[in-house]
Amino acid sequence: MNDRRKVQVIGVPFWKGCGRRGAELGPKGVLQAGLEDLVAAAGAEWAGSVEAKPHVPSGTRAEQGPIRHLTEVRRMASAVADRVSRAHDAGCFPLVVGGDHSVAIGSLAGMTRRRRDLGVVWIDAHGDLNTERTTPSGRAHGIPLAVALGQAEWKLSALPDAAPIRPDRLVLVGTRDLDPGERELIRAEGIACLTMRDIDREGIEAVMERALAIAGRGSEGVHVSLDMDALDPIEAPGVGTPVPGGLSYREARMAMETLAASGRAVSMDLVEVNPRLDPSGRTARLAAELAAALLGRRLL
Ligand code: 6HN
Ligand code: MN
Ligand code: MN
Ligand code: MN
Repeated sequence: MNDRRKVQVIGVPFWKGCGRRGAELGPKGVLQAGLEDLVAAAGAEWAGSVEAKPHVPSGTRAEQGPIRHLTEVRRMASAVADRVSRAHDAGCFPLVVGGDHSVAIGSLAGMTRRRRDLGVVWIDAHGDLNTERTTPSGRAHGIPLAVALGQAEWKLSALPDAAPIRPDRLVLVGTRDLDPGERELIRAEGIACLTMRDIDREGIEAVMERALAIAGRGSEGVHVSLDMDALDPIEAPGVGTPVPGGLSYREARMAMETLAASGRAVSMDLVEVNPRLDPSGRTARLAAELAAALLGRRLL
């Protein structure tokens, strides 16, 4: 990251991957919470904010199939991928602000176009490793990593020039809610999963160092995907699928600071902020602070 301190924000006002309205207000919420000032205060340069909106012809009907709104999710992912690879080409750090977590399919497609051996640190209460076969909800925000790994029927490589993520360069952090099919995939592929239990036992700094060692090993930079439901719902109530027992405010900050100090992060998602579920605005504010901490320098 240290070579890429110009930050291009890519807002993705999209909720159809989670089935609950409000996530489309995330980009506006995070920007209004002061993202630009926080990023500047952290010492990074603001290259502006653009929106990636899927072009959906009017009259498009929701199709049948295991994943709802799949046509729109695909269009969104393609729009995000283009924005992300363009930001990368302009020498910027792409910061993708969702929207639900299906937006990460676009980020990963856009980044792997340019960095074939991207490592991924996925900070989330969930695994997001369901496939069309295992999904309990039919929601696209539960499948992005299966798509990225090439384990779902919809493959990342269906997007122009995108390459699959290698399972040995993917790390899940903060996990505490996995579905049966996700557990199976984690075991079968040997995916590193650093759960809340690991964080309780080892501390967040040691866990992040382990995550970096795995995602950063021989990789061309690390993509950080931060689902705000990784945090405890007491800290971040404005998310669609809250799970108790998450990261504290300090743990989340320390996680970002450890990533920042490594200099390995090259792109980030900030997702699942639903301002409708948090009239106080604290979830959006915290999201903005955490992004700035990832982009930032030390306090002293
Ligand atoms: N997220 N595992 C559940 C599902 O529906 O597949 C929940 C997914 C939540 C996804 O929070 O990004
Ligand atoms: Mn997620
Ligand atoms: Mn989640
Ligand atoms: Mn679940």
